[in-house]
Amino acid sequence: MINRERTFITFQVGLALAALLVGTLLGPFQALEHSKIDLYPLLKPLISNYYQGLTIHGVLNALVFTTLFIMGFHTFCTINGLNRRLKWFGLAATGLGFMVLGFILAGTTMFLNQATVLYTFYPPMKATPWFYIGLTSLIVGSWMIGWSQLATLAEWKKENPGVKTPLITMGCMVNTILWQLATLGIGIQMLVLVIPWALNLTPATDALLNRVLFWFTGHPLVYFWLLPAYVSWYSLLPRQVEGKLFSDPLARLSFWGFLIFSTPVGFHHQFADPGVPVVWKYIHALLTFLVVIPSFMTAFTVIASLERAGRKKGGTGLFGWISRLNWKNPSVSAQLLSGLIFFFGGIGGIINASGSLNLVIHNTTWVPGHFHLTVATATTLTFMGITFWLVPHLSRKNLKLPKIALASTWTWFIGMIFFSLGMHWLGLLGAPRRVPFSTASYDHPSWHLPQALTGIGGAILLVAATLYFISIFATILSKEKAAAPIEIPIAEAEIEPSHTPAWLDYWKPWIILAIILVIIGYGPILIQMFGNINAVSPGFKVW
Ligand code: HAS
Repeated sequence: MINRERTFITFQVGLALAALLVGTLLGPFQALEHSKIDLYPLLKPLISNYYQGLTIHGVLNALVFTTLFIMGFHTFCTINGLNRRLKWFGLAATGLGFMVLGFILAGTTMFLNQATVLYTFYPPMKATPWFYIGLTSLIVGSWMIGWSQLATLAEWKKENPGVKTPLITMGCMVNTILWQLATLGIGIQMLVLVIPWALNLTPATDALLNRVLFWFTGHPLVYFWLLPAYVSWYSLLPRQVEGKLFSDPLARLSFWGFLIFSTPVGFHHQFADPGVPVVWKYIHALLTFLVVIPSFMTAFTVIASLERAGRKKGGTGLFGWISRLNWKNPSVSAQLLSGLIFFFGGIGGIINASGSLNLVIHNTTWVPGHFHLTVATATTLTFMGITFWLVPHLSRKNLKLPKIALASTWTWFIGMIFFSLGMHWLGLLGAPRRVPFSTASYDHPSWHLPQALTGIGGAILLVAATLYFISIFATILSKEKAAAPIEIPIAEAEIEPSHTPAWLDYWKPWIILAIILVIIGYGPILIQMFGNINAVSPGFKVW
């Protein structure tokens, strides 16, 4: 890899890990708070209350870490998959500048306690305009980097007519397109509604319209987090377990499935919102069930790839192949454990999507329980697994303390089981999300056991994060260079991609279909809402 691109990617991954470091270390404070142990006073004057801590935790982990890491990983997979330099590098570098600015603005305003509005920043809670400008800058920067990746792909396609896009690049670029489409919602929200209102250019805002535009982006956002993990499970993991990808066509079809179905589903976050006509809730619920299908296809294809690899290495019986899967490699164990956890997170998602069941769990601790299995494990633990070869590859040093790295994957897995079990259970008992349980107002004797599990989970996760960063820092700070270049474990498919049907590499029809579905899923309701705009909410500072 050329030094210019290496530095560019290293910078993004490094910043992403810095955000994760701060964001994730605040997690145990939340978890312990949920078991009524309030350690926030220890963090004064840096962080003055539970809500400020929760905002920093959510924004740094869910918005900053993910977006920076994904942009770096996408760039890596684009240039290495296509084996060429990044086109429009100046644009990408400017984009990175915007992202850094966004990170600084959002981070500073949160630490100054001027933006304690949580990661969903629902108006009429009102933060300083610099917070919103920071988040907008982060997104605009990611668009620019995305355009540069897409230009690289377009140039490659022009020079290689009829050749299938390498899967590793295809998956990432579908995700880049998904991101460009999905962020139109939040882009309009920020530029038309929130920033003018935060700057006091408009006296009041429409709270419901804000929520609708937020969730326009908010749900495809979760697939934007998930798809790089799927890219790794499809394109890298099979090689890491000494096998091959079971089906190249199924992998491609599932990426296209995500592109077309993941955006027009946002109302499943608003089943309980008055003001959204019920017919739209039904349409989005139906589409939500369709977006589950590519995940089931992924479960089938990835597990088939793993099973064949395990059997080739002598695994017998129904499950005997599982023990043959290079569990000692921390990158492999991180991804396998992520997949196992995601199975349960995904089933929880299907429960959430069912209108009547949603009413039982909405706004309870069940929901953070769900998203710690999905984004905080399927995504984050997979990204951690990727860094176990990517950081060595970028730094040209071998992974240091691999046993510590391995231990971090297992402790993350175990910690998350305790934490999420506690949170799901508490939610079923009616405990609300986003409240400080250490205050007397939120208490019930039946909550105490699941609260204890949540706290224990948080403590184990603190150990996991510490072990992870020890191994990563030991690698970065090591003075020893690797004897040979560290390989990128790109997997081959069992049947050559040249046999994959050509329509699975036609980009335009899929993109057009995705746009049409977004127009159907959101067009009429947005026209109606913008036509009857109800800007009556002044801003409130509730902290
Ligand atoms: Fe979700 C709320 C529905 C997936 C994240 N979700 C959230 C929130 C977040 C989030 C952050 O319908 C909270 C937002 C907030 O703050 O209010 N979610 C779903 C559905 C899916 C789903 C149907 N969610 C995700 C993913 C996320 C994520 C992925 C992040 C990455 N979610 C909802 C709904 C709500 C919601 C409602 C609103 C709740 C409310 O009322 O507030 C599906 O896409 C899930 C499909 C997945 C599967 C699993 C397939 C299994 C696989 C594993 C294979 C195993 C392997 C391992 C490879 C069906 C692929 C093998 C290993 C061996 C050792 C053999």
